[in-house]
Amino acid sequence: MTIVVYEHPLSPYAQKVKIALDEKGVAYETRMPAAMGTGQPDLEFLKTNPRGEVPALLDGEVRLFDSTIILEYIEDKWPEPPLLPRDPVARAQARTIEDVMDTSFEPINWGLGEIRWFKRAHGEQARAIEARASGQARGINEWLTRQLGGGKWFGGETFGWGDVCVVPYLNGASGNGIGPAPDSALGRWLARANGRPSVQKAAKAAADSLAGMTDVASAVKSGLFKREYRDHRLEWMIRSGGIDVVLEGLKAGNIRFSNELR
Ligand SMILES: N[C@@H](CCC(=O)N[C@@H](CS)C(=O)NCC(=O)O)C(=O)O
Repeated sequence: MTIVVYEHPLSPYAQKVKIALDEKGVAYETRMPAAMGTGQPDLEFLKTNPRGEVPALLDGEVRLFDSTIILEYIEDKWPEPPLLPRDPVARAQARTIEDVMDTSFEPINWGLGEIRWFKRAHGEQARAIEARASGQARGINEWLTRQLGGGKWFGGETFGWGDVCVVPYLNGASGNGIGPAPDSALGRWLARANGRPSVQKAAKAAADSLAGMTDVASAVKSGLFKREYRDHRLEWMIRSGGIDVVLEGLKAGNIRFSNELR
């Protein structure tokens, strides 16, 4: 039975899912929802995720959404090799790392994208928002360094859940110029993680996708893209100095909130 991952190569949430499947040697096919990012419903895709977000997983009749839920399903259905450690405390720590990355780190990379790719702010304001982003990333990198301690991987001796959940974000951060210093403990961990074929595959797909991205700012202006300012992303933009970015985008109709489920 074919397993389908609805995804976008640049989505760190989708990368988590693809890396986990590849680590476990589970074959899957990827599919990109039609008109991704435009807010236009792809009705087939919405059957799998009514929120209209990637990743979503189709496994026969099973339809799942949200990267955390999908990761749990993958671990339950294909337990070998395990990504979650056995020890209850270590499991809790791995899940905490995932939550911090998904909710606190992701908006930083995403917000920089809003400024640099989608040109939501300019001049002084753009520089101030970028400075906030790099300070926030530094803070989380320090927190991550403490979680790593002297370990090889976040869960200890073997590559696991924490590593899967950190690497897409730190690769994104490095691309944004706010990654860890290469000669730091976290920078060395990142190089190790990028040595894994599962990570290389996801990172290459992301780089290829980025290389094909041209003039997305005018696509936003023309109303083609309608960016989703959901939960942590909305908070991030407001907290980091972009409340008028939100108000202008809402007025121009190129910002939207998450789907209401029906
Ligand atoms: N909590 C969700 C978040 C997923 C998410 O926000 N995905 C973004 C891409 S990174 C998305 O599909 N946004 C919809 C859009 O841009 O149209 C998860 O963990 O899977």
